[in-house]
Amino acid sequence: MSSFIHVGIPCGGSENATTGDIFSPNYPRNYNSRTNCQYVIYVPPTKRPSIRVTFQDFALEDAYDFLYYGAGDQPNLSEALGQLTGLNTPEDIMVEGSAMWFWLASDSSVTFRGFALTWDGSG
Ligand SMILES: [Ca+2]
Repeated sequence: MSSFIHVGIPCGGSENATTGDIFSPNYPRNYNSRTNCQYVIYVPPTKRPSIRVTFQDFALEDAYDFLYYGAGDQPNLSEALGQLTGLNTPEDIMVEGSAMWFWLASDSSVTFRGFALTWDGSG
């Protein structure tokens, strides 16, 4: 297991839906320090499934707290497609396949609002 992993409040989970939202813990109040949340989303399989992720809000402590994401249903930091941090709302993400994961990890101090995102697998 990676050193990025922190012990934190229970959070995360999985959901199977064409579209949906994910909010960081406590949102729009700040997430906690030492948050460690894994989310897995599944969309109905199609001939060429893909998932588009749009961020409505994003505020993480730059370079210390991260939202990682990747394809498939096995969160694995070494296979992340990206790691998001800072105060700028990211561009939309497109992931091929019918499942993807997010992993929110914060360090031991300084927190912000976190994130609000919507996914859409209808494409
Ligand atoms: Ca922090």
